[in-house]
Amino acid sequence: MRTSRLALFAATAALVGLPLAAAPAGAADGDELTAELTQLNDSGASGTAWATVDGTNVEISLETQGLLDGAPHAQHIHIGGQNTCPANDKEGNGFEGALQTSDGADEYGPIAVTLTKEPGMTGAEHGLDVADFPAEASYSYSRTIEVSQEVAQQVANGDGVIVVHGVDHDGSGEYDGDTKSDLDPELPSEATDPAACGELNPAQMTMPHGGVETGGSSTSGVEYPAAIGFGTLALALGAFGLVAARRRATI
Ligand SMILES: [Cu+2]
Repeated sequence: MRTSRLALFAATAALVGLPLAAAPAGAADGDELTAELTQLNDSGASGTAWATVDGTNVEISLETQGLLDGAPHAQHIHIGGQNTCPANDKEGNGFEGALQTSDGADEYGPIAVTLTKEPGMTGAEHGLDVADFPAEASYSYSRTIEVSQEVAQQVANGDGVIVVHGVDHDGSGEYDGDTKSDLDPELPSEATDPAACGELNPAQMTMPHGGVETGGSSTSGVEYPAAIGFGTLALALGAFGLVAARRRATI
């Protein structure tokens, strides 16, 4: 039954002129990855990230909780370390042994893509464009970003690590303190110290997307007949029935 259904679908597709290669759209239209973000620096932050790589476009969605409210959270895809996150209890050169961004570079590498809100710039050199980042304790972020071929490939391969920055070590309710950022001495280290980190790994199953359903991401062949319209489908099925009957007769 399964085989004949497949054959039916193939015949239907062929009859209405659909390229068969496009049928299993979900398999071909992008590498999907997910990351579970866990706290660094005892920040209490966590989150989930989803990424889809389609050519040189990376669609990235991020949901976070537990961050400092009312302060910008720089967020990036880091690439080029060991594709891992440091342990939450790893000590660094910051406030009372806090982990600064560079203290985790062996694990997650340097900034590769900056996850600003539109229309912010997304290159590594814009990693601290603080006005362009989400600034809530919990937020949902989604953006499709054009990256280089190399970066697209690395993300698709699972070499990317999501890092969200900004930790209120002293609980003052804002970024302050005498320790300066290792990335920009104009900023307090609290503004750039990593708060949450997650490794982007290939997704095991289809993930929920926050965005609009496009109908192009399903592996189900049912969408094709639906798009064609029932009249055309009935016509196609009728024609297939004739072909099948003739074939059966000749065997
Ligand atoms: Cu970063």
